[in-house]
Amino acid sequence: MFKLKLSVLLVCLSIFSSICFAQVSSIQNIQARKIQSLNGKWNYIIDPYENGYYDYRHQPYDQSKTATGGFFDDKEQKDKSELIEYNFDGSPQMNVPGDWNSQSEKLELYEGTIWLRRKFDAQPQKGKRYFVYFGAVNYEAHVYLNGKKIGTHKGGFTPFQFEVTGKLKAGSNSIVVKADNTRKPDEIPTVNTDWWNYGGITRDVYLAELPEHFISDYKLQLEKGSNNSLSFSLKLADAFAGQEVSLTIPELNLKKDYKTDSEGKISEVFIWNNLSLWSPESPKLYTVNIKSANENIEDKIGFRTIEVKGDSILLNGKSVFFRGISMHDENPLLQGRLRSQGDMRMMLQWAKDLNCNYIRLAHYPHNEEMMRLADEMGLLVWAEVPVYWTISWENPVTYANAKQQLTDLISRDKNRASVVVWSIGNETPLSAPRLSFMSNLAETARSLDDTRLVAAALEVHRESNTMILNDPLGEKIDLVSFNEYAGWYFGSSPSEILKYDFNIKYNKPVVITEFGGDALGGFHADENTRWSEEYQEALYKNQLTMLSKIPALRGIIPWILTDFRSPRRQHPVYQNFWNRKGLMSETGKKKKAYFVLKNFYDQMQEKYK
Ligand code: GCB
Repeated sequence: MFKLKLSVLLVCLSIFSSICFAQVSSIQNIQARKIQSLNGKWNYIIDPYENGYYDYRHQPYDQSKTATGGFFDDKEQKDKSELIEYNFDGSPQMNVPGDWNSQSEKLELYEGTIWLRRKFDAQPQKGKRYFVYFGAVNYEAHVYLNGKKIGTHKGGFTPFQFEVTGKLKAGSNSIVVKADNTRKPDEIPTVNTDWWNYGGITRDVYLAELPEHFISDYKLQLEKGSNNSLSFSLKLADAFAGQEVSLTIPELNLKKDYKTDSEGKISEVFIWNNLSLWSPESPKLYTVNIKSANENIEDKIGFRTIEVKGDSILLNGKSVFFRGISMHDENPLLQGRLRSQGDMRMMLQWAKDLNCNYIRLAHYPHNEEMMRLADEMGLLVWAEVPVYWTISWENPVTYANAKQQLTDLISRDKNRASVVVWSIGNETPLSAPRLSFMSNLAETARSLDDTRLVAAALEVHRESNTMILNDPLGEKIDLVSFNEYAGWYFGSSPSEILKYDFNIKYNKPVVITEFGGDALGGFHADENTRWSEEYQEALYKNQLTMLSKIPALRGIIPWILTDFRSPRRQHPVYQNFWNRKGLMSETGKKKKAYFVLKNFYDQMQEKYK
């Protein structure tokens, strides 16, 4: 591991323009800070040749002292003879947050660079610090303020920020983002996925004004395995000692006063009895205030425990069955990424209507707001990083990237009671380098947060009619969690599913992280006809019968709540770039299999009361 770290450092140092994965994690609870929204209409320029980034010798403009022409300059012609071959003001606009693919027909399949620009007014105050914060940009972002580069970031689903103190102008400012969603083999995810590679500034953008020694991060959660031992930690942005900070939970009459240590930190574990614990049935959240001389941050935090004992999953000490469903960060009605809180509520309400108590937010970090809504609406969450299928297991830079994305996810969502599982990846193929990569990720997750479960969606292999789970990664994670597609990718009819049984090596709770099959909403035929609702319905019925053969079954998360867009899905009649495994169609219409699952979940709810 040490060797790996050292080589990452060397790789970062040796490549001038590369992006080193040692960024500071994003500001905790940005919504509760003094923020100015930079959402709205941004002008954009499509730049397939990266003409606004490289000069004609293919040298980046932003690394040249003399060459001009970079689009980030956001120049306007001042003199009639001046040659400028771009113009943001005359270019079209798109909504931010929002992927570009769903906002213009021309961009539906576009992969590459787009420049986005927004102007905004600011009045920077002395003694304050300023940050530009992005909820997510897919995939690589180069960000410029008033023509100067303020930073770069890789990773399409996690937040990041750049400090702009001293760089903001009083009055009008121009922020330019070069967003590039080109798929590359060594990235996370890699070139091959079964989802749409939506590009752009897909989540909120803010300008945050913060005091000098601001609170950059905090955590308040129950200690592992305890229902009354609260662990509170906090960090200032710098090593400022003696800062007074108070923690209050008015409803509990809880008030604690602290002073930061020489590292600008606070950390305490204390007993507090009579907490009402959070659960899907009773999603209790407390208003928490964290105050310093210059800040008052309000959060809503729930407290609960989650652990594995033998083959049971215990939520607040009581055995639970995960009545799950998977979803992508996609609104099928928009045919694009979720943009608003309304979109998110709709998706989560659909999961609630199905009587789920659990959601798998596949296959990458979803919006922070999703986790907050899951907290509020009472849904347990499986949160994941896009370590998906074939990754460059032996490339230390790729590993550093995966680790950073996992770190950022955990850092962002560690105060959310809903989140109970950190998933380190999906369907990764067995090999020694992969085992070491994944084991290190599992270790990272545990070292950052020992209060939640660590898992991955594994694969089974088959010997005649037995599905065998013996992936050595199973040793390192808390659940026997795996995908299986009996009746769809193997077997040629739903009835064949019934012949399978299982050979599972580990004595841990079993959670089926995927099963399913495609059905085109509204297409009806007999149950042996592929793509029909009847086929999918029979597949679900027989899957549920087959899965009941697993004594340690503690949850299922069928694939998937709604149809979703995927370039891999090309059948001209049934798919047309839609993966049709949704229990609901792209218009939100429930397919027949929906009712099979709903019925099963109603029964499981009774059983686990
Ligand atoms: C899987 C993947 C998921 C796909 C699904 C499918 O195993 O994990 O991302 O979309 O199968 O539909 O094939």
